[in-house]
Amino acid sequence: MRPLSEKKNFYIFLLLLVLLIFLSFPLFSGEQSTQNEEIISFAREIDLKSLLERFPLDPLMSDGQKVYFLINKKFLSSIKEAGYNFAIETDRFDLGKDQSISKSLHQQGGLNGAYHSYSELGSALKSLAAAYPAICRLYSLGKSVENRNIYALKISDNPAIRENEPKIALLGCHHAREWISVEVPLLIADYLLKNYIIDTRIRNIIDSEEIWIIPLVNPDGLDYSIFNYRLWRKNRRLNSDGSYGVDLNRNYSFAWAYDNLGSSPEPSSDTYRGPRPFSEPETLSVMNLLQNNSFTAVISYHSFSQSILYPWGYINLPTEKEQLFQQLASAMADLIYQVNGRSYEVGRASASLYLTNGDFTDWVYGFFQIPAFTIELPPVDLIHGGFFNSEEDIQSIYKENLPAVLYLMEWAISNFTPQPNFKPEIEPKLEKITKSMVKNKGDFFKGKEN
Ligand code: 0X9
Ligand code: CA
Ligand code: ZN
Repeated sequence: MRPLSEKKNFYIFLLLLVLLIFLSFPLFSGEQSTQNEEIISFAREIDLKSLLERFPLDPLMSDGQKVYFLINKKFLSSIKEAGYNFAIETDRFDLGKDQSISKSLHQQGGLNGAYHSYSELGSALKSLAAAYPAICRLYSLGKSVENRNIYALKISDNPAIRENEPKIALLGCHHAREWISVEVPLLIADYLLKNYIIDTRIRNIIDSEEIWIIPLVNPDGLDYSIFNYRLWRKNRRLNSDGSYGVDLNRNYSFAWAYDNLGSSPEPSSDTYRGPRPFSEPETLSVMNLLQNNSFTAVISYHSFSQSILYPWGYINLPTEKEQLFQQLASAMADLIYQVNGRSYEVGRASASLYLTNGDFTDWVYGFFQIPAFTIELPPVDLIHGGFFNSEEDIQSIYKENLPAVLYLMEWAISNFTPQPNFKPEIEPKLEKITKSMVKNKGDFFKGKEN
């Protein structure tokens, strides 16, 4: 018989082993997905229009022979009963399992290749803030559901002071799977900062304007899309019915829940609007920034479809400023076209895409009456890759968008009327982030800052 102490040690060892396995499991395998959705494919020849009219299919992409959609499982039987042939492809798209797919998406250096995860974006922004302290400052607008920062890089002369200057905000990644929409505003920030000294046009913009860059409104969703499920769209709220996610671009308060076409009351839906306006900390953080500063124009980057959209989105009617918005959007589309010859369609959001209620741009226009654009970045359609842009495309997409955003920045400067009785003050109520706030490796998946 073994001595008691040895036996005790053995049990402690066993306990520790079990604990270790238990604790490390989510780190290595990712949270097991509890998806209500399947990815299904149809033959390319299918009558897409009638299919989309009948079922709430969420288009993803297309390859040589097939078109792919995301669909709630509960509709599968009715699609079959309606006589449509489809194949379930969900397993093929689990990037965590099938490395061949990630290879075919030109990915290198980990699952997200040249794209930025939350922590990679944090490092990039902290480096920029440390390299250009005289003309930018990094803030956190608030925390996500899973406690990640909503980063905001403010670029301006005297960046610590709120001055009587026009302000423009560029937002990216309301939707997790739209990775390119993080890169474009980040690269724009990088360009502005690098060229301040050498380019008088850029210096003039930075000296006379406050530019707020929020590349990642949905940090939890983005990391979930990278590490667990590539096609995730919403944030990572645990809903009352056990499903996950609120569509952040349906959670703003203007015309929220106006109808069930432009957003869904169903928590499991990909366009779930949330239990009430601004129920999500991510949209609330954005709201606070816009309410505490008076902005002159905003752009919210999404993908895909190559379009520049302006309100209204909740109803197919013009706003009072439709003419101005149409002019600005057309001017931007022309500038974009000149770079790589890619056409971005211009139009009222509700007319050129589909109805949405509770979206960011309707809220911005509805409350502040300023130009608010949704720019849907490439590709143009599913056949050209849907939500997947290869890493090699990041630069060209950013470059074609640069002249357009500079144009809007200069428009904001020339259309600015200084506020009377304005008192410059230290940028209030926001948490300043510095490079010394380095995360340790173990927190990588949890999104904690330090
Ligand atoms: O549905 C959305 O939120 C946006 N499209 S996406 O494919 N990126 O999800 C479009 C928002 C544009 N605004 C309106 N149509 N109101
Ligand atoms: Ca300034
Ligand atoms: Zn989007």
